[in-house]
Amino acid sequence: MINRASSNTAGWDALWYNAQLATMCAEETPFGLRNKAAIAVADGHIAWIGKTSEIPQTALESCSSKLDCKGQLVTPGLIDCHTHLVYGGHRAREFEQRLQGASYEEIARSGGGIVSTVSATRTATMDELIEQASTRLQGFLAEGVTTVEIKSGYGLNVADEIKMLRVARTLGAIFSVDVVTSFLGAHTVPVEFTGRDDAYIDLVCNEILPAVMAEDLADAVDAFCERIAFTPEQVSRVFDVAQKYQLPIKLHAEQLSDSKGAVMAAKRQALSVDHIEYLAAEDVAVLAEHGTVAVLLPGAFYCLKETQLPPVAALREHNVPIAIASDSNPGSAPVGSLVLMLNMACRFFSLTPEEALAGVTRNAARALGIDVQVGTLEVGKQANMVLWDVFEPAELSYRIGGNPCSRVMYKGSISISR
Ligand code: DI6
Ligand code: FE
Repeated sequence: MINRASSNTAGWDALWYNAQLATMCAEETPFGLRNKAAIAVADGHIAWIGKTSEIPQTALESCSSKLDCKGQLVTPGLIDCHTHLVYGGHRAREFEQRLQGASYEEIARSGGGIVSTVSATRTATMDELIEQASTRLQGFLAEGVTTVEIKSGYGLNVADEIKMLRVARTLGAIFSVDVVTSFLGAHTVPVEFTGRDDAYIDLVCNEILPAVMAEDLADAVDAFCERIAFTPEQVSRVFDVAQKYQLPIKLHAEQLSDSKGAVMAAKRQALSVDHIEYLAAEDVAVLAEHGTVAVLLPGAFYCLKETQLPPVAALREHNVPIAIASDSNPGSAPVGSLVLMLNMACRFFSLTPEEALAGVTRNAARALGIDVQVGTLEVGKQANMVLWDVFEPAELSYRIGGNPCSRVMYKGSISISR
């Protein structure tokens, strides 16, 4: 549907015209594509969408900021719905170990992996974390990301989980991007709790999460359900507390083995289950039944040289919305580009370019529970959009490297112009 606001065209703040508009609305045309389209913005929101030839003359004359898109592609602002952008240090040494044959799981079991980032993150000051994460974040923003989810999970005690989440909130205040936070206290067992997993889960439930909530630092609660992390039962205890606070839940599930975490989470109305390479095809119906989004993370799949593919055919068959994210983290996915993930999702997971783009727009918004505000180009939604130096939407998935983003609008203002 082309949306036309009634007759109020007087107060437009900006107008982009002659655009190839990929609205990403789930409708009949692929990508929700509109040729020679125009999109107008007022008060930070999309005010009008129509044909360039139908722009009312009075509006054209009174609007001070007009951009001729010259037939180039305009999409919704991209949404990275799964990142671990805030952390101290790096793990290049582990990359070398994996090149020599060690597995991610072996490295984790021998005291490396997530816990090594935990010590680097605990040592870092808030300012250091802000500085390091800002560099990474700016790379994503330059590629058209206007919403990013950021998880905690490298603090694993009250003070350091709070520090990470304050850093995430600060990034949202500094940069032109909406930051959505997830509390990932149940990421792994910190060294001081070695052999006492349940005692650590007690700490998460009774102290860390309540302290995080006292400062309103979490928009959702996530956990890592895996044989090197927590069982579905342990995660359930954390979700009980999350749900007492009426926080939405999501889960790292079935990344390395089939622990049945995704089914547990979906039955509790999880917004999303993420990774899911080892999700059994027969369990996909449960995701569909509860409206849970499947978040695929091709960067982690690539970095860990995984071979087990997520059950994409079953996800399609059951109409489970598929999102794509960077998983940007220092261990399994030192990824700095969401656009590259489009290519990897198509190449590794056989998604179509349209599915991939929906995965970083409409379905990513659903995975964060913010699809009323963002994720598509529709009248009334936040005016987050990207002008690309390409002429058709499949080009975004097809190219490898290079940055085709030429202009970004965030809440009605230009945030990037290249
Ligand atoms: N799965 C992931 O992709 C990240 N956490 C998780 O549970 C990786 C975290 C890391 O290796 O630092
Ligand atoms: Fe992750």
